[in-house]
Formats: sequence, C-alpha cells, structure tokens
Amino acid sequence: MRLIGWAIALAAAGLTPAAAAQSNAAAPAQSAPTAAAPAATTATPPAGTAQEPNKPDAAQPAIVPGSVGHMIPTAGVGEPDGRKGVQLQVTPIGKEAASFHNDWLLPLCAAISILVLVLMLIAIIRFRRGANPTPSRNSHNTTIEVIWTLVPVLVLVAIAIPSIRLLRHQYSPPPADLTVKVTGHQWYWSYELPDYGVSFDSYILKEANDPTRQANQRARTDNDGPPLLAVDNRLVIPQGKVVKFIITADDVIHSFAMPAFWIKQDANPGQLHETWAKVDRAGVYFGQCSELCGARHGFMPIAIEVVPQAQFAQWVGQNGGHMPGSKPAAAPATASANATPAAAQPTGATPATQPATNQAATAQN
Ligand SMILES: [Cu+2]
Repeated sequence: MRLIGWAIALAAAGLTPAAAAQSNAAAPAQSAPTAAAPAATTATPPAGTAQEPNKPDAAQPAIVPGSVGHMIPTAGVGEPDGRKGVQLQVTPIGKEAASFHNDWLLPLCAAISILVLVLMLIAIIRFRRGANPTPSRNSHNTTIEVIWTLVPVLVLVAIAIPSIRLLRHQYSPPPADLTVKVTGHQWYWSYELPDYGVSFDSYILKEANDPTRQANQRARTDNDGPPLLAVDNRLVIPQGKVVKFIITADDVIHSFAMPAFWIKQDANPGQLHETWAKVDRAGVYFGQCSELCGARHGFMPIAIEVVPQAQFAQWVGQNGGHMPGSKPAAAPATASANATPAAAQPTGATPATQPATNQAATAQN
C-alpha cells in the first residue's frame, strides 16, 4: 500500500510541471499581441519582411532572364498547372512512384469500387421485397466465404509487392555526387553546399502590389515563377547527378517538399533527415514547406533549378564558391546576387585556411 502511495505521489509530481506548462502555454494565447511579440523579435531577419536585409538592391547586379540561377520556368513542368493527379515526375523514384499510382493503384481502386457497386445494385434490384417476397434463409456458403477471404488477401499482396519495392529503391540511394544541407527557418529556407563553399538564404518574391514589400525588395515577375512559389535565390543543382539533401530546421518543424522529385521530408530542429534526387531533366521546379510552421508557413516556397554540369560550375563560381579540387574564388567582391555575406566570408578568409578546406572537400569526393 505504502509503495502504491509513493507511486501515486511521484506520478502526481511528474504530472504537475506538464500541467503547469500547459496552462502557461494556454495563457499567452489569450492575449495574442503578447504572444506574437517575442516571436517577431527572435526571428532574424524580421518575420518574412526582408529578403536580403543586409544587401540593398543597388549592390545586386541586374538579373538576366534565362541565365543560370534565373532560368525561365516551363509552364506545366515543376509547378501546379491545374491537372488532376501527380505532377510530371523528373526523378527515377518519382517516375516509379507515379507509375505505381497511375497504372496500378488507381485501376485497382476503380475495379474494386465498380465490383462493389455492381454487387450492391444486384442486391438492391434483384433481392428487393417486390421481386423476392420470400427471402432465402441460408446463413453461410463455404465457396463464397473462401472467395471473399482470399481475394482481398491477394489484392493486398498485389499492392504490397510493388510498394515495398518502391520503398527499397527510395531508401537505398546510389552514392551521392553532391550534398546539399537544407535548413528551414520561420519563414525562409537556407541552403549550404559544404563541399563547394556556397551558402545562401532563399526568400519568397513578393508581388509588386504587396503592401508589405519593402522598397529595396525585388518584386516577382513571371520569369521568376508562379505567385507564392517564386524565390529570390534558387538552389541550383547539376542535371543527372545524385544529390543528397540533408534536411534540418532551426526553430520549429518544417517540411521540405518538392512534388516533381517525389520528395517530402520533415525538417526537425536538432535532427538531420536525409533524402535524395537524381534529376535528368533540366528546368525549374517549385515546392513548398509542407508542415504547418507558423504565421507565414504558406510563404516559404522552394525553387530548385536543374542545369547541366558546366552551368552548375558557373553558378558555384558566381556565388563565391569553388568546385572541389579547384582553387577557391579570389575575393568576396566577385560574389553575385545569390551570395549572402555569410557565404562570401569563408571565401575571403585567410588563404592559409583554404587549401585545407579544399583537400577535405576533394577527399570527400
Ligand atoms: Cu515551414
């Protein structure tokens, strides 16, 4: 009895802080402005208002539509276009998954639905009271019972085999050619290519008539992409290469989703998640944060541009980075629009540290 008493006391003590925390959490919610204020002050840059607060427009070179990093999107590719079903898939996994969905699951679902509908119609019409006044008193039929047990089992096996095969392909990626670290923030994404010395932030491009757009912020044009999906700095990756994405977050849970690559991976603070893509088709692809992450969750799109290897090298150079094995860029002054001051700094660091970084990068490749 004494033991039980202690157990209850301990449990109560354990529960109390949780209950207190809950009531604390509930309290600020009643006064919305108080709750919003700390969030606004902790978010740097200020919640969704600045694209590159440290860099005035005047310092950015003019954007040439169609150049690397500014490829003009193709309608209906890598963006929603009102079609039913999944987007055009551009990775091997995406193609396998879309084919599994379109050519196997959908026909199977349709066949089962039609079968059930026909059986229901037969039961309703043929066995209605008017047509069948004295109902059968049979309570079971062994043949039918065997059929209605075996057929669903076979249907499940027919779904499970390709489904498990797809999962196996998805979770056994080929060796990576390139690693990209993706970090979700409230409310923007940042990207880092550690082996190339490139890192930058990527913000939504606001509409020209958006009252929250600051005077020095570039407005979206159709060359950038659809509204709510276009970003100021796109991630550029090489065509036909295996890209490993290491995904995390620095505040709350986000989700890195790129429908045309068949990627959707949670970005959790304090955890590294991994996914991959091998994109064979050059182009611009758009995705969105897919985990409700706060007030501007709907305003942190993802844009990935897939380009041939030579253009990728050009983009790396423009952003103050260097191809593994080659000499790093001379000075941050050569960094283009995409390079943030944070990205430019390591390149401008003392030359003594550079060869070591370079060797490490080469060794990893
Ligand atoms: Cu998010």
